[in-house]
Amino acid sequence: MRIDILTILPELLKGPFSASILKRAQDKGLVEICIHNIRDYATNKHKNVDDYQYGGGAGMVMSIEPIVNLIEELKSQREYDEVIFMTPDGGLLEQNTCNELSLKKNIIILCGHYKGIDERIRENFITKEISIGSYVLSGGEIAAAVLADAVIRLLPGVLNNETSALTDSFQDNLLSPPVYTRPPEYRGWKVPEVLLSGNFPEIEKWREQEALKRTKARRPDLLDD
Ligand code: 6GU
Repeated sequence: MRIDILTILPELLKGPFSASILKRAQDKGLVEICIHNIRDYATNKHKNVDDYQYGGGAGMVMSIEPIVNLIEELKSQREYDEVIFMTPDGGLLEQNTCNELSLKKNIIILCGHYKGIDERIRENFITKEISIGSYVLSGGEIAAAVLADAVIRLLPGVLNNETSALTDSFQDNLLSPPVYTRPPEYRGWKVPEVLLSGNFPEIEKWREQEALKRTKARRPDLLDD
């Protein structure tokens, strides 16, 4: 899989992809992440990437030209399955979208800023608009990193057996059950007996019950559909 991220703040995106699982996935050749600076595609002499909005009003708007120049250069090199715009007014990101995106070959992620992007970019180039929650971030970069992380960890070979995505919260619309490690007793706080019993059918039953209990208490909305 190849992910091209289009941003005016490339330095903000370097960190998340240079450590741990996301770094290893790239080192193993399972994903290629290419970060592009939209400013490199500005054609005016001040390299502006934004401008005042028509009709007046506070806040700048990301200009159409540099973004289209960049998208068209990428599209001339390979086919893209999606051109995603990260924006607080996009559809809420859920696990099933991540699952679907993990099956794609090439995707572009455009990070929004200021008041937004010229609507003509959305109308003519964007295939999917994604928000990561009902709150406003300073820009789409951190949201793009969230999306890329959630997708990349699903690619075959990225996780080992022990961290397998199949047992993640949300994959079966349930939160994960509680987990414990040594010692079996700490300050009088005990690990549930069943986990120490070695009775695997009982342990499995306990985990299912706890997952359901936790989901009912914290995210009853997950059980609705
Ligand atoms: Cl994708 N962008 C911004 N700026 N804010 C957000 C968001 C995205 N998702 C939630 N809040």
